[in-house]
Amino acid sequence: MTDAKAPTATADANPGFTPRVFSGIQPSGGLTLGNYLGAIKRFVEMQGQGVETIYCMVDMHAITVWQDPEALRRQTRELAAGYLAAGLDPTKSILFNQSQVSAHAELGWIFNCVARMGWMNRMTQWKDKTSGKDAEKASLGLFAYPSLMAADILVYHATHVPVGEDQKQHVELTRDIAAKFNHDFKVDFFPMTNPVIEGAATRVMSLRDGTKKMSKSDPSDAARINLTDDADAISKKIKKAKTDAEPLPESFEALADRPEAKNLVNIYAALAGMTKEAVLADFAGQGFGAFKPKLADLAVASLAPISTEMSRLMQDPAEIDRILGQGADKADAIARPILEKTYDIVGMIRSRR
Ligand code: AQP
Repeated sequence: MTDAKAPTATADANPGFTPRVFSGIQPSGGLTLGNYLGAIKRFVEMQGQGVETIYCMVDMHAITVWQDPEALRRQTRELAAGYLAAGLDPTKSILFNQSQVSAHAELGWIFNCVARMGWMNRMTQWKDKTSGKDAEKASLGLFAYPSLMAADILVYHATHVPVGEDQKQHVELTRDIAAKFNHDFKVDFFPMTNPVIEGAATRVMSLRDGTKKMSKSDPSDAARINLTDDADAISKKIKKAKTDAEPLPESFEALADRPEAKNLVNIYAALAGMTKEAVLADFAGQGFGAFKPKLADLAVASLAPISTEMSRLMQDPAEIDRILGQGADKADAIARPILEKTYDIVGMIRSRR
């Protein structure tokens, strides 16, 4: 499968289905630069293009690993503040947290009965998150994570899902679940969803190890830039980022064996809205002593306004909850009829009279 382009109201790979965008982020910690460049920035770009956009805080996914209840509440509001501060507009996009719309969990159960254990076993994120540990001790929810993710997407008949590279396999599994459901019940009910993986930084790597994804749950804070970091912290982390002693080359291919250098060039390109080639044209022959301060300035200029706005929004948690509640009502109005039709297809009696 090739990745799809961002949808337009008229062009769509799913005849019979209206283009609709869905995506989500787990409130499992503070937002990172990876979440911003790989997901949120794309969410904002897809908003207001004549296609319905639905963005969620997937709190039920977050609890597949232990979350302190108070921290989960704070992180969910902080994630909502991050969405809003980065430019998501509740009058243009539907914003809510997953647990408020029970149709996700209900369809998730049906998909648990459609998906196969072998499919879940093959998921690289499952293997990564349980490698070196006892998989027997992982939660059942973590194993079934991709099935709930398929429900998140398909309960809206979403046709496009903007994600980072790491989530591509889960979107492919969503297609497998949709295809098996349609085949088993002899219907053409669920669309084939396309991952939209675009931009210069679809996989932002750790600042301490260029072969590892930047992640909000990385034990080292120095490995990531948090959207709540102040200018000083951002600059320090970039200046201390692991690199090598070579100057930057003229071509991106020459960075193939230099993962840390490649990562910083990718981040620069994504933040500046430039191609990687254009970045190298500006910096070829220069070392990191020259490049890092420029990157730090660019990162501070791009992220500081978001961080300041997040702090302001976090002063009024009731307003955040109000926005999420309104979004949940709108999401429910789309999801409920699709779920009821699914129950009907499966053969469940729903009448209470
Ligand atoms: N490093 C990254 N580069 C590009 N995109 C990224 N995403 C996450 N990290 C990067 C994208 O952000 C979206 C939300 O991800 P998530 O929070 O639901 O789960 P995740 O991919 O597991 O993110 P983290 O930060 O690594 O979380 P933890 O540490 O809790 O597991 C997705 O679109 C993802 O591709």
